[in-house]
Parts: sequence; C-alpha cells; structure tokens
Amino acid sequence: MSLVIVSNRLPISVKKVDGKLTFSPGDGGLASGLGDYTKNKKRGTKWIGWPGLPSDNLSAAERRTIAVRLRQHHCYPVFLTQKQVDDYYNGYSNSVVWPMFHDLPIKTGDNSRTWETYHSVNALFASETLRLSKPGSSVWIHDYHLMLLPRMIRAERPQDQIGFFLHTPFPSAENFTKSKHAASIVTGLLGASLVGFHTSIYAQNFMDSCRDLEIGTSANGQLVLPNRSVQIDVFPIGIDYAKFSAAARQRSVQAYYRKFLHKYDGKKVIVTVDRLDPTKGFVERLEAYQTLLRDNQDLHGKVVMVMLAIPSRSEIDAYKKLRERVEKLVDSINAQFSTAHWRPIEYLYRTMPFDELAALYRRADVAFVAPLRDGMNLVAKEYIASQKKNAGMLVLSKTAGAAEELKDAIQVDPAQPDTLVHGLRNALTMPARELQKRTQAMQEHLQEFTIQKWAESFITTLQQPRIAVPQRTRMLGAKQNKQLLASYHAANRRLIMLDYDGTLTPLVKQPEDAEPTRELRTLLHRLAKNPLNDVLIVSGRDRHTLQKWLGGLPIGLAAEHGALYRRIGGKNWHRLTNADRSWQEIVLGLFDYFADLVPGAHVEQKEWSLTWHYRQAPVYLAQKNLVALHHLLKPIVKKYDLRIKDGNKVLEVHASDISKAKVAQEWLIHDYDFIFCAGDDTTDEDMLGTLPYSAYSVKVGYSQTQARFRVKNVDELLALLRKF
Ligand code: GDG
Repeated sequence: MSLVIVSNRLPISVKKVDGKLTFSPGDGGLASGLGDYTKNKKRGTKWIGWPGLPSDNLSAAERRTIAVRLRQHHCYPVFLTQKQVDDYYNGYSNSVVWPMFHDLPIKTGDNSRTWETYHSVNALFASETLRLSKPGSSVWIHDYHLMLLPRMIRAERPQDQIGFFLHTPFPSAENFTKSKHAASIVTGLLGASLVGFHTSIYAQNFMDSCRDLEIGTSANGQLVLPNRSVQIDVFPIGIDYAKFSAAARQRSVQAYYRKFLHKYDGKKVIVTVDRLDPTKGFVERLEAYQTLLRDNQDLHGKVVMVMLAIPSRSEIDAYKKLRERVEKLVDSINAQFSTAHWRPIEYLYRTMPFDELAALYRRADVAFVAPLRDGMNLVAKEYIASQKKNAGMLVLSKTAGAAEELKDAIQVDPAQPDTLVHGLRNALTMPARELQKRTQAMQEHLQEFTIQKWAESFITTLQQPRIAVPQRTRMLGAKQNKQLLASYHAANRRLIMLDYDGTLTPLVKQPEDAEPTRELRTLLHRLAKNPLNDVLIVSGRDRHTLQKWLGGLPIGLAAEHGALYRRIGGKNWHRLTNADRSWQEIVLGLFDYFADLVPGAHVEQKEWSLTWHYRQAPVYLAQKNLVALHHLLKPIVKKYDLRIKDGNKVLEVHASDISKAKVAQEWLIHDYDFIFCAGDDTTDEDMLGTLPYSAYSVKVGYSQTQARFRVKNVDELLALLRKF
C-alpha cells in the first residue's frame, strides 16, 4: 500500500544564499525513522511539505528547480508566500497552538485572521496531497500545523487510511475546550482513522475533550462518532539509537571529543541542548545553576555548563524577548562567578553539526533537560544513547513525555526550583556504580524502542483493517460466551486482568470483610497455574492488603489503582508514579474535617492516595457534603496535578499520573492473543478503555461503561471464569 507523509517541513531544507539555492538535510530524527519507507524506491513513498523558504522571491524557474531536486528524494514542495508563513506558521501554529498545547499564556487579541490563514494553508496541503496520491493510499499527517487536514482529505477520500501523529502534548480538556477553535480542531483531527500521541495522558486529554465538546464518546481506545470510529493510540517516539551509540567510532566525532577533553580538562560538564523556545525552561535552568553555584563554593572552577541554544522561530516577539532575557541572565551569572581561569557558562547561540553534538553529549557528565512541558524530548534520549556504559547522568523534568519511560533519570519538577538544584547536585555527585546501573537500564530501553520501531508500529497500525466499534455494550449471553471460550482455547498467550472489589467479590460495608474465600483463591490459582495465562489483579487496595490476601498466588498484583505493582512470581513492589506526596497532608485535613461532619464517613490513607468512604453514611448528607468537598478540592487538585475519582460510594484523590490504564499498558506490551479484562467501577474505566479492540472487556453491573460486554453481577463473572 503506498504511503504519503505530510508534515509542515520537508526533511530537506531549501535556502537561498546570495541568490543561490542550497539543499541540506534537516536535523530532525523523523527522516531517519522513516528512512526504510522513503529510501526504498519500490514502496513509492512520497513526502509532502513546505521547503522552508517563502515563495515570493522565487522565480518560476527556481520553483521548478526546487521541485525537481526534491523529487530525487521523493519530496514534494508546498510553496507558501511570506504572508502565509507569517499567519499560518508564525501566527496561528506557533503563537496560538504551540503555547496552548504547552500550557503557556497565549498572546491575547483577535486571532481570526491567523486562524483563517491556518485553515486556507491546510486546504492547500490537502489539495496537494490529493493531487499527489491515489485513492486507497495511506496518508500519515504530522503535527499541530496540520490539524484540519485529516478531515479535508477524508471528505474527498472516505476510504483512505488517514493517520495523524501529534508531536506536542495535548492539553487538559479544561484548558483546551476554552479555545474558540477547539471544536473545529477536534473535528479536523477526527477525519483521521488513527490519531497517535506520545503518552497515554495526552491521549486521555484528547478523548476527554471530545467528550466535553460532545463530539464523540470513547470506547475501547476508539472514539465513536455517529457514522464511524477513530482509533486513538499511544506511540512514544524513540531515537535512531545506532546513530548515536555508534557515533564515537566516527573520526570527526573523535576529533571533536578530543577537543572537548582538552578544553574542559578536570571539569565536570553540564550540557543543555534545545531550540531557544519558551517551553524549554532556559531561565529556570539558569537560575537553578546560579543557586547551585551560590550554595556550593566547592564547585567553583570545577564545573561548566555548556548551553546550546538553537535559533528557532526568531521572527516571533516572544522568542526575541526570551533570547534577550536568557543572554542577560547568562552574562550576569558569568559576571557574578567568573574568575581569571574559569567561566561557569559557555553559551552558544547556533546550530551544531551532528559530529560535534555527538562528541559534546559524550563528553558531558550531566545533561540538564528541564522543559516546562514537552511532548517527548529527544535530546534526553540522544544523550543517554551517546554515553559510555558508566558515563553521564540525565536530569530530566517530569513534565517531559520522556519522563514516562526514563524512570532511571533524576526526575525534577521545573515548577519547584529547589528540585532542579538538588537534581543537578545529585547528578554531579552520583556514585559511579549507581550511575552505571541507571544509564545501562535506560540504554537498554532506548535500544529497543527506536524511532524506526515507532514509525513501523504507527504505519502497521494505520494499515490494519479496521473493525467497526460496537455502538453499545452487549450482555455476555450464551452466543458471546461460546465465542469468547473458543478464542480463549485457541490462544497461545493470554492476559487476564481483573479488578478485585465489586468484580471478584461483592461490595461489603466494611472493606476488611472482602477477604477472598477459599473458593475464589482456588479459582485464581487454577487460572494462574495454566502456563499460557498471565493473571493480574488491578485493585484500588493498598499493597499490604493485596499481599496478605493474594500474595501467595502466582499472579501479578497492582495496588492503589496502578501506583504500585508486583510482577508475576516477583517479590518486590515497583512504583509507576513519579508524583510527590506533599499534597496528602492538605487533603487529609479536608477529608478528616468532612468525615467528622458526616456520620458513617471515614478516611482511608494509602501510600499514594486518599479515599473518603461514605458507603455507611446517610445518602443525602453525604451528597451535600461531597459538593462542598469537591469545591474545596478544586484548587488543590489543580496546584498539585491530582485526579479526583468518584467511585462507588468513595471519593478518591491521587496524582494524575496514576491510572489503571498505565498498569494495563505495562502488561499489554507483551504479545497476547487473548486479553480479558473485567471491572465494575468508574475507576476501572481507564483500564477497560485502553485495551485493543480485539480484547474482551467486561463490565460487572449496569452502570455506564466503555467495555464491549457486560455481566449482571459478580456471580456471573465467576461462573464465566470457572469455564476458562
Ligand atoms: C518536537 C516536540 C518531541 C536540533 N538542533 C540541532 C539538532 N537538533 C535535533 C536534536 C533533536 C531534535 O532536533 C529536537 O528534538 P526535541 O524532542 O528535543 O524537541 P522539539 O524540537 O521541540 O521537537 C518534542 C519531538 O518533536 C519529536 O516528536 O520530542 O517534544 O516538541 O533530535 O538533536 N541536531 C543537531 N544540530 C542542531 O543544531 N545535530
């Protein structure tokens, strides 16, 4: 099937220097990730995009030259005038969407003109795409510049496989839906058959926005529209690992490396590499470094920060101002601490050739990556890939998508400046053995999940035949049971994921009374003993209770809605959250106060969450106080990035990065050909909704659900499990 890639920029950048056209490969990793598709002539892949210079000053002959030269690389230009570049690119894309998607303030005022140009340039891309592709093609559209394009293509080519991948974060529904153009953007994107994001949080934010805008409902990882459904999925982008890890063998890299060894002899090098962009946390990092030097005299003369600020979007006011601010701050830190033999910051405002960058990564003892928000952040990954086994440490902000994967980095929070300072200090003084262990773990991960795999997995998913999603949840009747059991028996590797309370045992008044019966333990044991089965209990309970009740069984356990998990056959508990717990004291105060007000209510404190139970309280009184409690929780939830869950007669608060979906995804990476998942509560919906379409997702009880199937009660579910 032929593939057409559409992105704002082409992988080849065209410039006009002294009246002469020059062609050079861009710096992006996307081109190497897609190399297998674009370099192989037989595949007939085409790449459509803007060549990078305005067309006003190009003669017809120059345009032809550009088109001919680009075609040799399977690239096809969309020419844009200076005015279009100003309004569509600098204006709407980079001054409205970019800050909005990174939770930064947006330039106020009327942006209807830039929006109109955004629309018309998307239409221009659409007509070029339609002209250059045949019906039945797969079209892969990239990024926030082209969010209206999927719908425009769908209108002409209802049968095409249209994929869209967003390289930035997707903001929370609360922030996004405030935008005047939110509904148009979402409808534009939903023209695709597959929409991909870097992390499950961005995907969830997108689905929440669709729900809040009443454009569609989500079910089984699909967004269900009145006449079709759109697959929403997570594809964390990787890097060309081999390119970075093998760079040290190149002679030009070695030459730069020797130069750096000599230049920074006896010093620890902290490197920062970013486009000079308001999202990247330049000021925050400089201030943290300043504090570090102020408080640690012993570092003077022994450390240097090499700050590579790559020129970016320099026509935009906010970027010009940022440059001034950063350079002033660099000068003032250098003036404050420099001596005759030492300057603490080496600031470079320029691009850097690959061989020099690879050598710099390799020489640096620490990479300081602290964006305020970042879709993924490839620099963090490139730095780790460039290290010798025992070399550098990565300080990484938890607000970068990469933090979901690079758990062995020193994670910091740019909103809490002291974490940056401590993070740097820790990285500079980390014992060699620990450093080695952590770097190695991250390298193993990056080596496996490369950009090539990322591209392949997106394209394979896009080109898979789609099955229409059922519009409603069906009862698991005799016919469905028969099919389900047939798939169970035909499978070679099965995942059985079960919630505990309300799913395997009926809900009880006193939570401690829900201890598993002998019969239930035997059932789980029998299921788990089958070597083809992986059985996992995903519960909101704390790990001690799970360990006590089910710890002896050969099953996986996830506690506190996925904050902690224990592997099958494992002894230790691992955590899946990066959040801190400073919020607990404040929320506990509130919960206690309301528990005193409402007879029968009580508070449960777990390691990562707090729960307000009201099963035994008078309904009216509990509801009335819940409203007040919600109201008071709102600012706290916002400040500490928490999530409130209204469960079955419980109100639970935990960090927003905890979800049953996340723990499900930890397991879903394996190759299961039968997936069964059951839950009864709203807290299970994350997990039920994240499963692939082919999975058997089952809701226990009658409340609203994203699951495909439903059983009446616990007994019916247990009866089914007994048949496995
Ligand atoms: C967006 C998202 C997401 C840049 N200048 C030079 C150079 N580069 C290379 C880096 C790295 C890439 O460009 C920058 O990628 P990042 O991920 O760090 O950041 P964004 O540009 O903001 O990228 C981001 C990404 O898309 C992919 O989806 O991760 O969150 O914002 O590869 O090495 N390379 C060289 N010289 C330069 O001057 N050699």
